[in-house]
Amino acid sequence: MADCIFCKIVDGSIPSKKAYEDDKILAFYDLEPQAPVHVLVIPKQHISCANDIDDTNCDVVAHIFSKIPEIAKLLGLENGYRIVNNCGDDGCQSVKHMHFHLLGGKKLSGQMA
Ligand code: DGP
Repeated sequence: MADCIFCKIVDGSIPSKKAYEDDKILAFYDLEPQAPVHVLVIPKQHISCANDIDDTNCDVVAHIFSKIPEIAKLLGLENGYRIVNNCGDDGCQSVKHMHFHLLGGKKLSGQMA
């Protein structure tokens, strides 16, 4: 989608440090890490937010979650991690291309909101 930063990361016109890629999804390091390891896992197809998941695109969401254990292992997150999805204004979603934050590399805060 034009003017979507993450679509531009997918097509390579904005550079990123990749952690994992296949034909459907991309994982890349967050520009503003909030943990020692902070990677964003995104579908290559543009889905604006979790509210736009439906029967036509939920396969890619399942694919993301099927690959997260492999990505976490690649990142050395054997001791655990947190997956975060921010959706919409109240969720403080700043980039309107659905993404899952994969955070770890230390004992994370018990607070989630
Ligand atoms: P959220 O607030 O959930 O929409 O998180 C968006 C995240 O995206 C935020 O942690 C910073 C990250 N981010 C924004 N622009 C870029 C970029 O151009 N490259 C990378 N690697 N990360 C970005």
